[in-house]
Amino acid sequence: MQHDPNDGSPERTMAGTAGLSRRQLLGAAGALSLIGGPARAQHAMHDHAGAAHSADMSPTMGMVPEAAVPAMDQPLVEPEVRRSVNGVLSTTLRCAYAYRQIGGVRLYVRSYEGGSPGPTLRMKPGETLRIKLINDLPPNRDGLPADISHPHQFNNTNFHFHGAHASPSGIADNVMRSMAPGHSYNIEIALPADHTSGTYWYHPHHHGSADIQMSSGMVGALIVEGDFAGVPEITTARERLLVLTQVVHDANGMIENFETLFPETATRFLAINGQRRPVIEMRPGEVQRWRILNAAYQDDMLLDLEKHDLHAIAYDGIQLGAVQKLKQLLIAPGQRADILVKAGGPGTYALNAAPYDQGHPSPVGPLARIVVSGAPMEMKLPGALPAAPLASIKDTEITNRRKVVLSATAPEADAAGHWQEFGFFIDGKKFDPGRIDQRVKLGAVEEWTIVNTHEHDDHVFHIHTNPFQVVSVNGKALAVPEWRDSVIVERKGGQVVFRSRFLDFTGVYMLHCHMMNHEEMGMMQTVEVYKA
Ligand SMILES: [Cu+2]
Repeated sequence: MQHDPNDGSPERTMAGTAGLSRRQLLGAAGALSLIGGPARAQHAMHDHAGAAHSADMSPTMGMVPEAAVPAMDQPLVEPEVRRSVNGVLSTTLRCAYAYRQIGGVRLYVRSYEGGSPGPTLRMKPGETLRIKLINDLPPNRDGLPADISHPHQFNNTNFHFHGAHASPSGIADNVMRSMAPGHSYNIEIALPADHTSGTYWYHPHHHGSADIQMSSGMVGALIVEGDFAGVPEITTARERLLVLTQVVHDANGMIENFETLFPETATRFLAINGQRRPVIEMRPGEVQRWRILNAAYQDDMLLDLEKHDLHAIAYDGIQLGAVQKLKQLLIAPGQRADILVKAGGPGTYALNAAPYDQGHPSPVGPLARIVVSGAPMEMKLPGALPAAPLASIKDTEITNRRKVVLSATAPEADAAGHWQEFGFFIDGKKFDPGRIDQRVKLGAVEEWTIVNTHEHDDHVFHIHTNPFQVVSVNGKALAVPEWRDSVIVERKGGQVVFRSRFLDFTGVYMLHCHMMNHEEMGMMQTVEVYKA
């Protein structure tokens, strides 16, 4: 990995407020107040200001306690939104520990800007995302392990714009960067003018620490605006963002060991936007657009809304050419689904994660309650959608084919095994950042077959920089090929065939399993796109 503590602005910010202006401080406190209320914000400012305590005074005297946060059944709150101005979305993201209360549990975990999820970023195609990332996490206590797929140095971070068709090099969407604690770093990602519009997201991608950081809630939505411009049934619908996570923690409300994350029984509960079982209000007959992001660190969710259909209009930030009417929505870690919901009659309906077998049981439980009440609204679902934005890849375009095999080894007693007894591989090897696994010519159009030989688990194939069009699953051709950036590959020989155009950007980027425990333990490869 490149260690570039001095790229961008090298100023040290470990002293707490050194790198922050008063406005940024107020901004950070404001973000906290969304979750914790005014008293909480005051507390946060008090901490940041580092008020001096005299020797004869208890250090806690005069401090305002955190505001109590109800465990559940509160109206859904969305993360703070930060927008682009004059073509640039310029913002600061501070990585630091924060106290949070979720679902009746008090946590002390790594965060973006003190929240979970982090702020929602909104920009348009052709615009530039400019971030100053301040790594205010404490110094790492450990050195580099001999096997870099042994999770390590949990306070290093970096930044990935999941789903972006953008440069993977330099200070752009470069996940080979290493952002050590105690410094700040500049990130600049320019989206092409013809970038697809939809629901994307951001998260850390540093090998060794990404899993610990994402499971702590270091995730956020990144919305590229402008889709469905000619479809009033969609543009007039109230929009909601639903960031799904699995909340895990140890006995201290922290995540400091990989053991906290790895066992299949580790999942404690599900949350939306950092809230346990929130309430989503609708009027009878109202249509809402839900941008659903599965930012869970490990598991699929099979979503089910009592007595309602789900109408999918986009997957992974790419518009569908026709509405898909679903009884249930299966969404894997990393995937997004944009869904229209038309409320029925007055009443309370459960949004559930239903039982699903991904090799082990997916988490189940109530995610939210939909409360339908008030004066009816006569809103319609769209009859037709505009043509999908990316042209279907024809047989005659294919310039090359290749196969990628996902596999794993497990101890005798799989469910009870310690993580160090497992191995996760692609093409029989663990991740090596110094090795190039797939070399692809710029402009190539390829057909890839992804095979999962693992007996125990489904996996989630994800590749950076260029989306792909799934043409068949387990030997069965899809009636309508589907554009994606993440796809489930079923266990015991499951196969997904997709096609992809490797356009516009050279450089090195990643493909990996988006179940973060697997990626962290080595189920990742490098891809180099080169100019012939
Ligand atoms: Cu996996």
